[in-house]
Amino acid sequence: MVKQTDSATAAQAASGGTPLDVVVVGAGFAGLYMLHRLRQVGLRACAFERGDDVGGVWYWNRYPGARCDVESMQYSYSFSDELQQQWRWGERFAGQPELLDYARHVAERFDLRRDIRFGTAVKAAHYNQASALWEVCTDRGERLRARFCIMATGCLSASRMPDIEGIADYQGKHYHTGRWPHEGVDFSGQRVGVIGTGSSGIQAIPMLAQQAQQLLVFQRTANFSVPARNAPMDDAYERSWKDHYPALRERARVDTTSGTIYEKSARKAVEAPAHERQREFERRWEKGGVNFMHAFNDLMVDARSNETAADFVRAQIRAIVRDPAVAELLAPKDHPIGTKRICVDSDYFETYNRDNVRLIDLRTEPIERITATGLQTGRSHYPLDAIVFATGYDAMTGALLGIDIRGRSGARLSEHWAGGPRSYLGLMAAGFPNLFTITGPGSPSVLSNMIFAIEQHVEWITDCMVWMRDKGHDSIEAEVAAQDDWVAHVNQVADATLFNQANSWYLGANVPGKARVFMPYTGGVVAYRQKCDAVADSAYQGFRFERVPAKPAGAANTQDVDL
Ligand code: FAD
Ligand code: N01
Repeated sequence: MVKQTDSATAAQAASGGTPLDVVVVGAGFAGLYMLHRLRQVGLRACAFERGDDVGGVWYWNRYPGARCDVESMQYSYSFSDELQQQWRWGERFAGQPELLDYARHVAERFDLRRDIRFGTAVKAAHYNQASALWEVCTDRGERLRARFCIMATGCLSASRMPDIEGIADYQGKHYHTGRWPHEGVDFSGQRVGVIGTGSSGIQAIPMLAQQAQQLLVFQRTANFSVPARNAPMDDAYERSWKDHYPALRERARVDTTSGTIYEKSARKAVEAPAHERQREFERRWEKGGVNFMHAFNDLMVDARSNETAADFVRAQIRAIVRDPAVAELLAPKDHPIGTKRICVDSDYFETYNRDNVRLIDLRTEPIERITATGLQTGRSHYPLDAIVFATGYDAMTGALLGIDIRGRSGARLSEHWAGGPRSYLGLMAAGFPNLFTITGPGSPSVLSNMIFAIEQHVEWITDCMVWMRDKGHDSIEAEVAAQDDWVAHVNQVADATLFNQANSWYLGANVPGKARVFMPYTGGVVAYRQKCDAVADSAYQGFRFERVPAKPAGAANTQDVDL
């Protein structure tokens, strides 16, 4: 457990339970920056974090090969110029250890740990209408009250084990990529099975193949992946960013769709001559990274254009993988490229040329059950010493709905969102006053550079709370009509893209029974920021504010809440 002082919670106890201004849930990049900003504007806050340290995703995802796919020079905070100038990234795409070091550095540098309660999960958060306070309860039995509750719980933090019969009987070791053991795992000499070929599986498989005696990859759906071409950070490249950071960060804010600067194209793929298209795809493939998906400006809206990029990647796979049957299985054919998050890999397809790696196609031999000694498909039994579940997350809503959140009149968020998440700007849900969600569903969130999205939300939320303080408001709540309009807009812009054509976690399609609703906002970060700013400039149009009536001296300002 990391050493901490619980100054805010202790302060609350010492002051006879005076409510805090803010409770933050989560201490990943979102929770850390939120805490910092709150302090800067003089609001008293504390954070709860289930893990034993800061870092969020980079605390939990310690599987071999875990790294970011937005370049480190951009996947980093911009709020402190000193920080971005002084921190030195070791690689073009930082790996998990470096990203965790960075989060720890930020926590130290801004002295954030003293207000974070680690190893503590928030179980319930109930809104008390009379006092306009949130009453928060943790798995350690702590309770505290705060004016605002800010969910920095992460879009990809609720890891999912699939519902496969027999897991409990398995006598080997099993691991989930999102809950990887801190001490690491040595797979030397072992027969290892990996279930899942999303971003996590695609990053882990080449690394696991180097260790395991035999690696069996159980693939249900083939995925598109582009090479990262990761490399040690180039000094001149680093300098080119650091010399112009303020201007480049501003460019990311006003002139990109995702908050990441890629090489933009003004051309449509369908309009480019075939040989030019090919040359452009090749050039970007060689450079590496998600830049590939920006080769033309219509790849995500025109199926014919998309198919040209998909064809190119399939051809690369066929060229890399020596066994044509394996290559064919690895070549994705059931969704447009990019409609599931594009994967970024280091030698993923090359790994299938190794003698100790075998691909098992779950479409022809579905998993029947896990046995005491391995995995039984419709065709064979595969003895395994260890199973790695790279099976993903209950994304965007899982961590939020893992908390018993009750708003006005005791309404449960889980019921409010039974048909899919509904919120105004991805920031607040009607009926849940003073509850903010950082990178919540309905905001660009997972379709953008997440640190960029986090900074925008944190700053908007802080400004809003300061404005409320200045005006003497105790609560803010999204209006139902504004929420309905926003949800309709989010759906409308998503319908204009190809995104709905894939069974992705963006749509909740990976979780049986989850409502099929496209959750992130596809309209781009510029349009989104303009909308948020316009709302703030218009005295928060679409939100309503209340003031708690003053209580007679001596009367309690709370009512009992059943937590
Ligand atoms: P998280 O980092 O998920 O932190 C949330 C924290 O809240 C967690 O530590 C969790 O323990 C805590 N928490 C949740 N519920 C509770 C509770 N009830 N009580 C107490 N604590 C709770 N995004 C990009 O933009 N670029 C990338 O390259 C990129 N790479 C990624 C790689 C991986 C392997 C994964 C899984 C995600 C990646 N992402 C990437 C997305 C990633 O989610 C964000 O970049 C970012 O780290 C999110 O930060 P966060 O603070 O919002 O959430
Ligand atoms: O999870 P996923 P992930 N039987 O949901 C399979 C970010 N991230 O952890 O497609 C068999 O994408 C499932 O198969 P199918 C990034 O945003 C980024 O990989 O449902 N298979 C799929 O292959 C990413 O998108 C990086 O048929 C089962 C896989 O498991 C997000 O996190 C790295 C199954 C799950 O893929 C999630 O990625 C890592 C079953 N019962 C993560 N259940 C970067 O590179 C599931 N699967 C930055």
